[in-house]
Amino acid sequence: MKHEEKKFPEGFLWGGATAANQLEGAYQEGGKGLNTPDVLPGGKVRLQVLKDPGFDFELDPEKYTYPNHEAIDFYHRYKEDIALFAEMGFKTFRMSISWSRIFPKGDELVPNEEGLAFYDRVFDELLKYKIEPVVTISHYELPVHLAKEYGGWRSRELVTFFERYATALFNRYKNKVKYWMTFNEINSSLHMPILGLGFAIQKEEDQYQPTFQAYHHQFVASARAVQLCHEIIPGAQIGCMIVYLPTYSVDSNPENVLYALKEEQLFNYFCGDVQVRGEYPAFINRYFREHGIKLEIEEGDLELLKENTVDYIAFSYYMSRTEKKDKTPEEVGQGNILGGIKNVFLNASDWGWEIDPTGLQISLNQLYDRYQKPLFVVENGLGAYDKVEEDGSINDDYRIDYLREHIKAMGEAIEDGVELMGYTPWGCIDLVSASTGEMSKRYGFIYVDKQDDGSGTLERKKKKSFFWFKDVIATNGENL
Ligand code: BGP
Repeated sequence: MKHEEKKFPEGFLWGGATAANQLEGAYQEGGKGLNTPDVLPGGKVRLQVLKDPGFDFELDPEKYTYPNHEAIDFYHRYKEDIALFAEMGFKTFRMSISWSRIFPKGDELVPNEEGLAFYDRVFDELLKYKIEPVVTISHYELPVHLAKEYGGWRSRELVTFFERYATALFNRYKNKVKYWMTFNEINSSLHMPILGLGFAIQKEEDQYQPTFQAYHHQFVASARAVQLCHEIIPGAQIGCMIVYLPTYSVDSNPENVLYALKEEQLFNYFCGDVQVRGEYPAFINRYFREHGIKLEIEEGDLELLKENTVDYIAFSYYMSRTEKKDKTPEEVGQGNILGGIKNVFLNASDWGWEIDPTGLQISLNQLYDRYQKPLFVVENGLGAYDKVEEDGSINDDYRIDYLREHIKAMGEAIEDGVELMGYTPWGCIDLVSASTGEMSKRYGFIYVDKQDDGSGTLERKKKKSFFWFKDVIATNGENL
């Protein structure tokens, strides 16, 4: 039998990914209200603040800097940036809409026209170059007012506000946007609810009842968005979005294997199962029992979930996770930011994220085996320190190596039979890091002259990887 070549399918969506709060800036322009990332300090305190039980969503400019306020000023420079994406040959661009540009406080009845008009301009610019927008409805943000007055997603009322927001988007952009996804990395709130659920864990118990009740509200909101999207935009596709870390047992001790499996069920599959299969998976019932969780489920919720499952599974892939049952405190978090232990077979980035391209092939196989739905890698990449040489060049061979190996892994998975829609590496243009609030953790093909202390001209420069990725796209993944 002739060996089939590993080919990326025709129409494969090559592009790049971003999020409103990490690149737009203009945090008080165009009628925009405060969004939760607007009140998150930058720099070394960011991670600390994300876990701070007393965090109260107040601005304190005396004490902190706020890098998301200006970010990379995409709000004013989107034309220049989109022209660069077009030059690279992007087929698609993943972006998010800032909820508080559309509903500044979140609980109004009427959307903010200036906010809607801004995204019209962005979509028109993308479509001018035949770049398909892929839109995340909520990427690690919600209007601060909803966090402060309603306690974020703890409140069932957010379902109504989110529905109103999603409806406004579908109605307005129905002729411009065909690909949507609901909540970015929805499962990440199991570790850090501030970003996605809009509240801090005050006490240890909060990670159980309030967190899972908030999740229930998000699942209902997401299913309503799926329903509305299908009604308002026939032919559109709407996905869920999860952060996926294939979870390995440190060895073949069955106790460790079982532990890794349980971690994987909870972290990788719980949210996906609800959104893709339309029901709470069996394993979560035991978890609920053991942690005293009793969900308040309204009449009709479970039918809504069942009838409105997503069309595709979008996920981010940065690293794998290695686990063992009895970890010493020193071992925890050695391999990644989610508490895994060090994997002796892998090297890590400067931020300790273990680099594992094979893990991407494993992830794609696992997700496809489980769900048999199209997959979309909507984030992947290497956060690294870049150096601008005297002649202005930026030789980011380390980034090219990382991406090349991950693209090869996707090719292998396609040969394994996985249905893959596209690939949008994260932070295709340098932007503010979500976890560190710094600019120096760069992912882009395009360098932005903006430094951690806020200085810089915001000038854009093409890195070596820009030209490499352009060729990858032009040859549909042949030239790596
Ligand atoms: C994902 C988020 C992004 C992004 C990326 C890289 O978790 O969806 O918003 O920032 O990770 O993470 P970081 O910026 O912390 O390096």
